[in-house]
Amino acid sequence: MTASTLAQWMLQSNSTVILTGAGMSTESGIPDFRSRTGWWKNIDPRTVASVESLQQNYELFREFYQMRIKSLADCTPHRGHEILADWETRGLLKLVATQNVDRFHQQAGNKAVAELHGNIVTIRCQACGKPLPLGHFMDNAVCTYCKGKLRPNVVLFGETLPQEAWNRSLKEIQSADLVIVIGTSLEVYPVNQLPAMSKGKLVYINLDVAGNSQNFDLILQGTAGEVLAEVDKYL
Ligand code: BV8
Repeated sequence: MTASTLAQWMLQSNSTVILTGAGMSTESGIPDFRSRTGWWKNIDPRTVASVESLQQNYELFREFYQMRIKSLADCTPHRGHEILADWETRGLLKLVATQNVDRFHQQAGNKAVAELHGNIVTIRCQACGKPLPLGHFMDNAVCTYCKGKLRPNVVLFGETLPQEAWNRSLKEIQSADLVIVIGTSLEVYPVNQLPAMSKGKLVYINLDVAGNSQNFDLILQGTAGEVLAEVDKYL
């Protein structure tokens, strides 16, 4: 079974949901987290991406996210993102549920996007919750309303996921005929519980397929950009 099989399933499906992870953005130049060149290979996530790090190690926390935000500025969505946007325009997919915080799906043109882990390009005060401009965070400012600590609207380890994004993704995946999981190790809870909630066909597009423990109906090993372009040929 190959890319043409997936294309056939997509054409027969009344409701297709895409679930993406960091592997969807590595071809844009953004490191993922757990592969050989990932962020967590050199940094312990608990020291920079958790509620504790925000509370107890704010300078390191802020430096990590300022660096991530800066590196994002030089990157753009790639062909794979554009194909997913085209598929939405053509009515071939219902929702992109993403763990990614780079907003590349929206930049590429997808309208129906659920950000399960928030984003790193909008900022709020940790104390009073008020939104503040990105520049304040990049300039090491404190909250103009309460002098509290500023932080990106990303879901840190130990924080709950945004209710609306979670509920929408769960609902759409539960009623989907086809769920296509792209570029994620499925190691992070609770997003890694979503694929098994689907009653429809389950497809995995990933560079590393050794580690997965979900029962996929079809596995296409390779990079997101290449595999999506291959599938797109049959649509
Ligand atoms: C919560 C910060 C509950 C944001 C992230 C012990 C056991 C089980 C669970 C836990 C545990 N201890 C704690 C937990 C819960 C914890 C968790 O799951 N920890 C795991 C790591 C053990 N989860 C949480 O804390 C979540 N919250 O559970 O709250 C709760 C309830 C009540 C009250 C309070 C709390 C919150 C989840 C945290 C989300 N934030 N990081 C940031 O800076 O980004 S998670 C982090 O991993 C990223 O955000 C990312 O979104 C996420 C998932 O990673 P992936 O996207 O899968 O990336 P990864 O590198 O892992 O994989 C990429 C894959 O792509 C690889 O397989 C690679 O081969 C492939 N690839 C690479 N390039 C390509 C490619 N494939 C195709 N093409 C390519 N070109």
